[in-house]
Amino acid sequence: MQTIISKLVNMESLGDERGQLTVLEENKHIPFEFKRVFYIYGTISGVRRGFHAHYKTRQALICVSGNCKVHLDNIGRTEEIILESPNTILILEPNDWHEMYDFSPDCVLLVLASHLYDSEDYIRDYDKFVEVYGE
Ligand code: T46
Repeated sequence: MQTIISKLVNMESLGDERGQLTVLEENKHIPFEFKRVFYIYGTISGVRRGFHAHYKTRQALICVSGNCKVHLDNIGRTEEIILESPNTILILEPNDWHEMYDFSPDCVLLVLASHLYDSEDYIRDYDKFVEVYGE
């Protein structure tokens, strides 16, 4: 059986007669402090994004609208995740090689990141990823 490598957190929706609300607090629902927020939207059909791991950045991915899929790779162990609820959080550790794909036209993928943007924190070469994180 394949080892599960993803960390999915299911959040409670604080709904009432007016609609829904979901809250994310650092070090509580999100297991780190976040310094940066970005969101991916308007992704063209058939486009695949990501193709990298990180040296230090931890991230939380939430599909706040629509849906998309995430391919995870921990060197030899792979997993496909479907994000389709604003109450599901996917925690990515630095050593999670990830690719996002099959974005629905209305997909808004919200990302909370533990560090400010630094292009040097990216491992975009798969062989380098194996060299850094392999056994
Ligand atoms: C990740 C996945 C989930 C910035 O200038 N600042 C930023 O904070 C970010 C995130 C991006 N950029 C620039 C760098 C590129 O010129 O925006 C452009 C698109 O970024 P990128 O090609 O890295 O996008 P994705 O979708 O491949 O990856 C992004 C994040 O970069 C990455 O950390 O894990 O989303």
